[in-house]
Amino acid sequence: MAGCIFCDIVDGKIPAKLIHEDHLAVAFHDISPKAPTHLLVIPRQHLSDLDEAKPEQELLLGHLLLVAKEVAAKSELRGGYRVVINRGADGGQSVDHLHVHVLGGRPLAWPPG
Ligand code: DGP
Repeated sequence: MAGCIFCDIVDGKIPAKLIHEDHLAVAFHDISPKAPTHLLVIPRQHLSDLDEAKPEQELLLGHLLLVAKEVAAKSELRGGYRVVINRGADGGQSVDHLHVHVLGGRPLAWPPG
């Protein structure tokens, strides 16, 4: 999708510190980390947000969670971690390409602000 920062990362046009790549997904370090470890897992395919996902993309959505688990393990987040999808303005979404946050490395407060 033209003008999408995360599509540009998928295409290698914008550099990112990658931690995982496969045929469906890419994971990389967040440019503005909110925890000692803050990773983003995104589908290669452009989906603006979770609401755009269709029933036939069930396997893709499951894959994103499995990648989230893998990159958390790779990052040795033994104390635990949090997986978050922000959707829309009230959800705090700022980039319109579906992404799964993986946060860890410190105790995370609940509920979020
Ligand atoms: P959200 O607010 O849920 O839409 O999260 C978007 C995240 O994307 C935010 O934590 C900052 C991160 N981000 C934005 N632009 C870039 C970028 O160019 N590179 C990387 N690595 N992360 C980015």
